[in-house]
Amino acid sequence: MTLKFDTLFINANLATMNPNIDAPYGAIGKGALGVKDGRIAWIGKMDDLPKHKCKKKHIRDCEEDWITPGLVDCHTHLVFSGNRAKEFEMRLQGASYEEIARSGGGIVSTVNATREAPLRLLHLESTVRLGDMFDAGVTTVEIKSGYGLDLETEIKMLQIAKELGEKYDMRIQTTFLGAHALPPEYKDRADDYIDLVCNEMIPKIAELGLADAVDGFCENIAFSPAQIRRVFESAKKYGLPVKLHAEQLSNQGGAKLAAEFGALSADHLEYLDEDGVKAMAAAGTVAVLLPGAFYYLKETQKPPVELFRKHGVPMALATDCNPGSAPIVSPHLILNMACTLFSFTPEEALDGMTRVGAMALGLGSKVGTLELGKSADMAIWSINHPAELSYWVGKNYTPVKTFKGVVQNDEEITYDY
Ligand code: DI6
Ligand code: FE
Repeated sequence: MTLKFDTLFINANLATMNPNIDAPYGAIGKGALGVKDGRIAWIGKMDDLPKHKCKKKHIRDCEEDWITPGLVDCHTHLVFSGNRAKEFEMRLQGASYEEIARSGGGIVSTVNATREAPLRLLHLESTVRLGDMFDAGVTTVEIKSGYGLDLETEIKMLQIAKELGEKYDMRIQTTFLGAHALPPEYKDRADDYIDLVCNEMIPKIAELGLADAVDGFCENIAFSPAQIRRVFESAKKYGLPVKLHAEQLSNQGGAKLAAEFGALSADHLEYLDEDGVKAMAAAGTVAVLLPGAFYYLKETQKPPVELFRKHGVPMALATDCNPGSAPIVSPHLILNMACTLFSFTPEEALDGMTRVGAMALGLGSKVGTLELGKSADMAIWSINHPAELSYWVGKNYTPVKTFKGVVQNDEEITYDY
């Protein structure tokens, strides 16, 4: 049989991140990768490349460059207006993140800016951030709402997120985060606001097909486990998977609650205890760690990385790109921080921003590794070793090329060779 490829990459070092390949980074040296209809249609050693057809102009000699899966940033709040540099200054003068939030700043100040921003401005500010990520080799990004906190602005944020994906031809997953903070007009009426989230916002957003998941912020300065439970019950009713900002500033039992609802992920987790880790392991809930927020808030309590390893909880990494706790668009800085701050190995770090990041979005069977049948989302890097991707500090590696497979037929297919 002669295989037909639309594109063929040859002489590449492939960091497949496929855990079934028994080599660091699932690496295949002197490899080739064939793409057909947006999917990886063949992958292996150059020497084993079977008889094939591919137009000469679509054969790319990688000259021993490394190909990795396109990076996956599985937790961002990338659509927002303005910045919080003033609050940054206040924190350095001694105010805490919680104090600023309690005095009407924090998330709510970005809510005000985002509500007021003309559509074009909001679009432009967000486009620039996503462009930086694209330039750094990211092909899949999750974007949350949560700076609108009224139906109209939440919808606007989710729509912009989707439009941005089309602009850059990136894969965007949207998450509805209505339960992010209490909007000023609901002061002292948190339960009424949760009613609005559950009875009006989630149903409408589900009807419009604007969200792939529902998230919340379970914290003293945000919503209680009982309130988040109601949000999760509503999400479940409308068939939406859930995730949660949990145990970021204190232990509220949020991760356990998320696990109870079979959450895709629980995120932050600095204050998580072993019980919570076990609950996540049992539910298959991914731990999304956000070293950028840890760094930026000068947090000292580290997430229980050793316990995640011990109990087999997969660890993803993300930028958490947001104006308050992580004004960060660089995936490479996050890879480095995970290594230096959380003692990840460079291999675990890359795994967290590819394979496990995809799992945290429920996309584990589609992207995140270089494997037969998966979407051909990948980045080609002019590096000598994949550890280089997490080695530099403050340098955004730009891939030689980023490639996104556009799979038309989303059904699973089998390859009989
Ligand atoms: N935790 C965070 O770190 C972000 N959201 C959240 O729930 C911060 C959002 C912000 O400060 O604007
Ligand atoms: Fe976040």
